[in-house]
Amino acid sequence: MFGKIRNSFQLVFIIMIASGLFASVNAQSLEEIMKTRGLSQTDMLAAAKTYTPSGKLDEYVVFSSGGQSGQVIVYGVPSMRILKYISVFTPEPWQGYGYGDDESMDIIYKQGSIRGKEITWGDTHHPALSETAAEYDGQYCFINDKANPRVAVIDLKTFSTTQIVANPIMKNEHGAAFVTPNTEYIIEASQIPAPFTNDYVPLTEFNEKYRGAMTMWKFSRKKGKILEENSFSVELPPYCQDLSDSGKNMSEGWVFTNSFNSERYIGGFGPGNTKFRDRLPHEAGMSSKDTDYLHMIHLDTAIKLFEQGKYKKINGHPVISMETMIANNALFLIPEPKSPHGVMINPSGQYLTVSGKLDTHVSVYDFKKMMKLINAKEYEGRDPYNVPILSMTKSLHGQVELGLGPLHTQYDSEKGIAYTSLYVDSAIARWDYLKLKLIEKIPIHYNVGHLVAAEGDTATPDGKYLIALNKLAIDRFTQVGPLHPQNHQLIDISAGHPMQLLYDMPLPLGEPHYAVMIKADKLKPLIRYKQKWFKNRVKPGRERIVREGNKVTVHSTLIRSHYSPEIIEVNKGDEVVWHLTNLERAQDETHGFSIYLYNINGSLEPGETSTFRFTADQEGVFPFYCTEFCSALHLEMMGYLLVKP
Ligand code: K7E
Ligand code: CUA
Repeated sequence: MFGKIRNSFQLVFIIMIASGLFASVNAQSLEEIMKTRGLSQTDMLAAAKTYTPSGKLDEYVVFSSGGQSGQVIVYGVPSMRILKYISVFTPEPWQGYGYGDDESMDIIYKQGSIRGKEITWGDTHHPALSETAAEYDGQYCFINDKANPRVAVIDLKTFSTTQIVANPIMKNEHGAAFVTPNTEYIIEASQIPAPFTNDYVPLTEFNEKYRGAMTMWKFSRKKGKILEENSFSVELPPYCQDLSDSGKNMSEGWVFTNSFNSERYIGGFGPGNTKFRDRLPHEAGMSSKDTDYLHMIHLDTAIKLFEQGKYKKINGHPVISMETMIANNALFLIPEPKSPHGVMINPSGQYLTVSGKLDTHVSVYDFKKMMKLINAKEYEGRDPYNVPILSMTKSLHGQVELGLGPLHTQYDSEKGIAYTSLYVDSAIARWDYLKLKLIEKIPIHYNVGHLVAAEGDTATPDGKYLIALNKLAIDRFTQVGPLHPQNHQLIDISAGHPMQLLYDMPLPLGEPHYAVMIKADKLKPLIRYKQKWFKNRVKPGRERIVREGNKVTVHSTLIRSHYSPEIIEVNKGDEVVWHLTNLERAQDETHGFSIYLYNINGSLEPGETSTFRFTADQEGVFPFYCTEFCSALHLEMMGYLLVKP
């Protein structure tokens, strides 16, 4: 019933009717509950806007980064019920991700490794959903790892990670993942500059040899994969490139990233480094100038240059030099206020909002004005790398004073309306970026980073809901020790009334940065895997144990509630290859597969096949069993691996 409610007046009306009906049945109950629990009318309204009765579904689905957990958190709106943690860069036993099966071991330990090192966590920041004509299409989700520059593909048919690509030249990143309006490219921008090569370069050579970059990962929708061989990077100055966005509509073909530390300050504070003794810490040295640079990169030209072979290979990866980009009018800088954070393109693609963390203003740039300057070759100057600089005043539509510590912006369904998070103020501002005026602010608890509005970075945002992704949850929840959960606060932004805070949701799984919110009915996940997708699938009746020399291959099936075969006998030292197919057709009939001592746990979802490989290197008795409570006889779903001396 509440799914169809369009405004709060209807809601108040419904509550009035509901409480009226209720009153006739049980005169004091509602009032009594309000009184004993200390709830106000506003609280009751908020409850009615979020409460989702058993069996009712959410209108929106949020994909949130999982911060240091290296995962993606999926939850519903308005209920704020957590639906799934998708494991991406980190092993996760429930989903059998990284616990022995060929497929996930390949993704996490092979595709995910860098320079021969296995990395089993990620600092996920910015999820992006695949788009068609700048609208979410519900097919794929992409997420970055800031700590060890990587980008992952999540297939939304199964809500599972299907690919990780490691960046060949970056040593740190931040401005990822974001997609072009038709998902031809997934883009990743570096943050902390470093040499592209893997060798030692002293910091005294920072200006000459350290670099920033933007990698354009080519995505094939048909294959559901990033094609590394068709991907390339563009060299950028050694500023700290920050959050990025892709142009849309009028600005399609361009990509933007802001930056900080255009000072190129290299730190050295603290003892231990005689060369840079008595220096300011990074935080002070990196924010001494009044402006940094918004970067404009013409992706379409970069693609042409790549296709023409106008690049150098570094670590086997094509990199287009700044020189080439500049010579082809494909790279420009525009000053932006002090240590900016967040650049977001509005739905029409004409306006870009940039927040200055250390400035109270949000700057609105006009893409048309920027293009006019570019077409007239009207430059204000050049940076030390000869990159043309456009005039800030001539590029600006205007600036609005919103409050302290503006960070990120999302857009509303109503023309000109945007929402910006104010980190220092701990508030969200609703403002008009066309008329350049602040409309209202709502306080949040506390220190909001990103915020997400329903389809808020597409060409047609929905309005309705906004979530503040808060960094601190002081006073909000029952104390659980010095480390607090994060707090996602749901806010009603539907037109016609002031913003209303509806719900606090604790997220105890890392510090989520960004999230994206999609209309739930755009998602079309599978109920079961198609058995024929798996080349190692085992058909019913074809279960067997095959020995070739010291290699033993087990072809096994699972169905409620037994494994076939149940007893597997091998000799010590045998190589075991174990294929398991879940034959279930019933929805949600997942079976697990764990063996004593082998650090193996599989999640065999209906129709799925997994393959496990190990050496039976110790003699003994190794029970295996199903880890998912699948039926009344679930405990009986077990077997023995017997290893003979
Ligand atoms: Cu502002 Cu990494 Cu997008 Cu955190 S970032 S908030
Ligand atoms: Cu299968 Cu429990």
